[in-house]
Amino acid sequence: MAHQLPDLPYPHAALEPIIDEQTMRIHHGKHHAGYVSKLNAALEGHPDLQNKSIKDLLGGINSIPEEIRTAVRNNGGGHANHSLFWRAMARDAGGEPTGELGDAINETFGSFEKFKEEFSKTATGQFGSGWGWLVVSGGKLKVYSTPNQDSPYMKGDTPVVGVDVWEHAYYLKYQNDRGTYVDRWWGVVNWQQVNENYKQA
Ligand code: MN3
Repeated sequence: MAHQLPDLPYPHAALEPIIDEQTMRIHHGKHHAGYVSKLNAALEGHPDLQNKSIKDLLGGINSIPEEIRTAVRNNGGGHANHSLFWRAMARDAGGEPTGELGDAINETFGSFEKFKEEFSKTATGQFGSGWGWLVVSGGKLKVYSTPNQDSPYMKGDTPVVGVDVWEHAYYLKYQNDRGTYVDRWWGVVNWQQVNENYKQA
């Protein structure tokens, strides 16, 4: 079963005005679709790998045959990262996490505000293209960034929420102002879904 581009869980314009419709159309329909088709192309001729979940592929990235490892890293990472990203956003979202995740964030970072500050600083400060993440690592919450399309699964961690800081994610609306994009992105975070991600981690 080949990997498939998931539908967006909302219309392309749903995240306006924070994320504009045109960015969503290009980002999902061109960038994410491209990662999926290039991942499937890389896995052609490797039936043993075609049956693995994206999480298992990335978790075992170092055992992928060398001739397709970079393609799986970049395109498989891109597929996993974007699949999580779309679902972790919603219309009329934002606010603060409650429940188990809210408690864990307060325990780990001191407060939601402190967590937000660390996450925003880490995401904004990622040099070049990449992602800012909140992950579960060894049973604990951690914030870090990854370059390119590297996924937390590659380190054995489970992503809870991530923000795409590639220029294609914000350039049409925010140009080079990554900081403002990340600040405003908090207004579309779907904490209900992110809480689910945390429970499953
Ligand atoms: Mn992207």
